[in-house]
Amino acid sequence: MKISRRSFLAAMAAGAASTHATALLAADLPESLKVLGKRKGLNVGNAIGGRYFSDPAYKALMARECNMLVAENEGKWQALEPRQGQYNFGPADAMYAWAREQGMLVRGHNLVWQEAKWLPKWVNEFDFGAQPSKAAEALLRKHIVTVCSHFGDAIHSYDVVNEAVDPKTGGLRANVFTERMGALEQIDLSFRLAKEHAPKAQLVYNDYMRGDEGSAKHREGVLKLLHDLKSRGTPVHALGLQSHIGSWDDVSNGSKGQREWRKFLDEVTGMGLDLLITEFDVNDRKLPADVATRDAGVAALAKDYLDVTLSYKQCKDFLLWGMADHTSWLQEWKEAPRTDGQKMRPTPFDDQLRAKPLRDAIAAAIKAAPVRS
Ligand code: 9MR
Repeated sequence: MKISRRSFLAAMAAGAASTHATALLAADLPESLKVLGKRKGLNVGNAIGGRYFSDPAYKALMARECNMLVAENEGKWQALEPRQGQYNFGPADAMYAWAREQGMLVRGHNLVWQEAKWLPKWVNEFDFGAQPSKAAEALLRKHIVTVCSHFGDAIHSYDVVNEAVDPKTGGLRANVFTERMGALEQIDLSFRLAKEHAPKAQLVYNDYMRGDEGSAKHREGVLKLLHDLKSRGTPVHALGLQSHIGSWDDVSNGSKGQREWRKFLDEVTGMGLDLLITEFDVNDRKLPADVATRDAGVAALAKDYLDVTLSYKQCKDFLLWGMADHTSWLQEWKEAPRTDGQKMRPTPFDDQLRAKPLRDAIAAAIKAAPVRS
């Protein structure tokens, strides 16, 4: 077969690029995060978005580093049933099938996202008729039963309810279900339905409270919710700590923040609940533009946070919310941008998939963590 000069050069370039990438990975990363995690009884995962599911290099990096997958958006109600009765399971199915091929566990995110704006439009506009509480319960039931039945045992762990607590007040958020059924009743029913229709899955309440002063009401509200659920006998197994850490609010209350965080985790684990880090990234918006300084700052924030959080043996899963900077939702999150217009650097790999100091910090924190049983 005759090869044209052009395709020969293209093949050489591709080969060089992949050799280069492999060399960087092999040289910089003697052991993958999942291997380090395995030694400690800790799963390591990543949220992959549809856009990056077609990127072989990114997927190869994820397969190398992770033994757990969560779909960034494809498992949400808005994605699974964008119009009433019109299901779109394909994208999530494809991701979960790939995870299975790679020997990864799968987290389902999420069955019900409490904030109204993240429910499907048709749900918010639904006509609940003359018996609204019954109709609301029936709609919720149909959704959870359909989704759990569809995915079956493919899902190892579900975020059953996501972000139910209003961080400003600590009270429970309102939506079309809570208004008709009562908030605690709706959350409780969601867990019971998940238990019935995904009996083997770990059932998680997932939220984004942090240790800082600005999160005090959020932490209180989450604790109250968990206590209320436990006292009702709701089948909730774990709290998902989203862990979007970094320069959101006040980063200067370091040791006080850590104390508050420990107090919070002590109380949660005291209820017999497990912990998961479900959506880890580090917002660098208040760190200097200089890349080396910024990357070092991000790594330091991560190490402080992970040293505390992974010291809890009840925390058996660590998931990133994007592994490489260009894939991060923070690049497009207009509510809290960097004011200098620089791209964020919130994840362990840069947009060329090269390991950053944050990756070292994560590896060091896993190495320092105690072995889970
Ligand atoms: O990263 C997700 C982004 O692509 C979506 O537009 C957004 C709305 O569906 O959700 C983002 O993921 C969120 C997660 O589902 C729940 N916790 C907060 C995450 C970041 O906003």
